[in-house]
Amino acid sequence: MPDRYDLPTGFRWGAATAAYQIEGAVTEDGRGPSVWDVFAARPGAVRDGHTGAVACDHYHRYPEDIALMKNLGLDGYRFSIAWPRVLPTGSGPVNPAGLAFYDRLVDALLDAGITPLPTLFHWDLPQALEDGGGWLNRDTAHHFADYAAIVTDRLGDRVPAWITLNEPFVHTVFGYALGTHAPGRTLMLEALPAAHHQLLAHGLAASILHDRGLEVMLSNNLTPVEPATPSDADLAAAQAYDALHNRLFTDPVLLGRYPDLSALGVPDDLYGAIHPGDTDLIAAPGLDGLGLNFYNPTRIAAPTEPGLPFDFVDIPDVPHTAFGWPVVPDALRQLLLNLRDTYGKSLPPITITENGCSVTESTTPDQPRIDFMSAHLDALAAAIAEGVDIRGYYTWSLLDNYEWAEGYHQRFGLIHVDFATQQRTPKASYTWYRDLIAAHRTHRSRS
Ligand code: IFM
Repeated sequence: MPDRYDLPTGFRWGAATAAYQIEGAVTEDGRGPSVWDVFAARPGAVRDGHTGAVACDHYHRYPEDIALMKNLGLDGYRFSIAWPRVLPTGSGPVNPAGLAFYDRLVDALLDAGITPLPTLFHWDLPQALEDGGGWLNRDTAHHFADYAAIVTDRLGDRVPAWITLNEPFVHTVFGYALGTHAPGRTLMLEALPAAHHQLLAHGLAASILHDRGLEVMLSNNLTPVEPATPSDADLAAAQAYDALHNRLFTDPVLLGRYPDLSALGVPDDLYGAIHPGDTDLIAAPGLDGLGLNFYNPTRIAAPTEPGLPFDFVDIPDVPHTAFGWPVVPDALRQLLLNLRDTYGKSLPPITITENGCSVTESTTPDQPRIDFMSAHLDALAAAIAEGVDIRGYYTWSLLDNYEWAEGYHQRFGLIHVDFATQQRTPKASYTWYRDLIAAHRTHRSRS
């Protein structure tokens, strides 16, 4: 197994968060409502009725959080910008106080020697845009491009690299197909125009950012898909799922074309959403880096009942996280090699923009998270040794935070947050990560 300290020069160590999951202050300083404010208020939508109204109160406590990041030794911090803080109704007038918050945050990060890596959209669509159809409405893509221009006009002088979207697969499927996330629509496959409009938004924004000399990434949550058995039926089901989860969100950006979704019964024009020239708008700007969010592989079998052409099957005999997700670190190495083999020269450098696990609060001293990160970093180092260009690792997450439909029940943080007092307490994984980053730096400076 390659030595995990033997990583390329300039390899970035980071941690990641997202606005609605940590900021709180949802009605302060002119922020407009987002789909998550509205969805979380719906009885039964989120476990125990939890909302992000206060979350980690990062809006007020960001100096304390940045001090913790500095002590950790981070090179970079990935956060998201809340669109409804900047544009309370999604388009129309800018909220100066909202932009000023991100201005302060960026300056404080730079003062601490940490490079900001903002994501422009991490699921908190302004509710006013949702009222007009949300991502099912093509206009939302154009509103996103305008928003990207406004934000980068203000911050682009200090922030060199940007992520347009976080996990359009999860937002489309949970938010528009199944309704377990905001905005809570249950359109099944007819949700797919929302996928196309997000990718179009990415392409339009990427070209604006490139005109300003900024680097652009897209963060996809990808999963290696394995058939439950070698049977033809399971193999076909696994291929159909792979096209939906992975290729649908990566092929248009890297190859300029959509994958074949006919096994799912989806029309080539994604229910009329794809207009002539769209695939060029998505691919032409190019990507400076692919953001990869990795949590687990997926095992698929042929369906046992009518409906979708695949069934999910658990992966037994491996550890599972507190969320119940299987822990298979070598699947990360496999995924990275698959990406290299599938996309070849079209694959830009990869940054791991999320990787981590939820651990039950009472588990001390947080050993499952240390084991998880350590094993995934070994897998990453193995992929680098096999020739994959990987530039950084951002763990999910810096802080325990609002885990969407699970409310505050899943704890992904290196830092424990007591949500009643807002007391932050670094966990054993924080100390482990700090020591690992420091050891890597020492090794780097000696070689
Ligand atoms: O908390 C989420 C994050 O918002 C997106 N990626 C997966 C994480 C864990 O579920």
